[in-house]
Amino acid sequence: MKIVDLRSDTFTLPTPEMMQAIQEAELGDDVFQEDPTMNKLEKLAAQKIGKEKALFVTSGTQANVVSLLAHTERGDEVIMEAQSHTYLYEVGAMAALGGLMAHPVPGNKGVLYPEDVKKAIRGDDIHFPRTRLVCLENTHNNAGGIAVTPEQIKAVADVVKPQNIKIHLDGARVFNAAVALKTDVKTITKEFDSVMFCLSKGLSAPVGSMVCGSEEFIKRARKARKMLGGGMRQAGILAACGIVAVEKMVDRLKDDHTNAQKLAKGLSELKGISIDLDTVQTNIIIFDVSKLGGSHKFIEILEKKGVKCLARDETHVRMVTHRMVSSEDIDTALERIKEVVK
Ligand code: TLP
Repeated sequence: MKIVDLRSDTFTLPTPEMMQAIQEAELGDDVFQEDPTMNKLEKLAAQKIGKEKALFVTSGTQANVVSLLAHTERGDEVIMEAQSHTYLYEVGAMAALGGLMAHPVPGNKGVLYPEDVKKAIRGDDIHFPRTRLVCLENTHNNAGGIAVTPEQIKAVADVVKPQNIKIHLDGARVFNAAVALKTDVKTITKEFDSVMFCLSKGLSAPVGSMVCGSEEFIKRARKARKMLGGGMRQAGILAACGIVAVEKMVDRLKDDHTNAQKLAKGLSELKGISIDLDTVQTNIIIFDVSKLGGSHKFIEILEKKGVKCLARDETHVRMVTHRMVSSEDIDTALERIKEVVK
């Protein structure tokens, strides 16, 4: 039985071209910034995102924590959407490692209202911490892969920037957002002081994320990465895959989005499943199975039938489409889901 694995786009394996690139990569010691392949990837990422410099880090979590450390001082406050990955799923790194206080603000389907951000910014009062940074997420994972538009971003940036507060993007899947919005990724990243994106999700590289920003910011981020033990040596073997990811794997993300649409439509026709089709804009699908006995039971039975997925919470299931799942696999998955629903 072929397993259809919809747990995450992190399950994508490197492509044959990436394996070939590893073999041919020119290498050096990247802590000394002497790995030519890494230098090439960092230059390429900075260009794509539209920032001065970029830095390769081990993971999306490390990308966010390094960015937060580079922007802040201990005791600062960071405003972030209440369902964001950085707030919920990064092991409290910002507090544990940065001495930072999170100020979660609920958004509407992952999108922050500028008025709410304005209210959350601390004034000049001896009792208050300093608001130093606002973080956005695009696509928004927990909101079902919503692509936040450049207009929505600008509305928030317009209240943040005049206050001398920095703005960071968790763009783990920012290329999915660009593909869905049919725009150059730079129109999405323009307003941000720093942007991170993942090479190891839909873009299929085996390891790594990129942090992008000004030369000054990247210098601080590089130091923070070293402090966290993330200084790597012949990291060009990873960068070689990253170059293929950035140059060759972006355009095909539209196939993942098409498959997500097909899967979401199929799910919406099943009794007992409730899904907001408006939120299915990229490769993430979140749906409610409370009428079918909750997410854990649903996932357990479905896995026995050869479809893997994850629970978002007690009542919601998350499925993610990616390169290793074909359109035929979606048909197979839907057949198996139908049996479970029955
Ligand atoms: N997300 C993973 C899991 O951690 C849930 C996934 O399967 O979606 N920002 C966003 C928006 C993310 O979705 C993730 C990973 C990260 C940051 C962290 O990246 P990694 O897993 O590389 O540390």
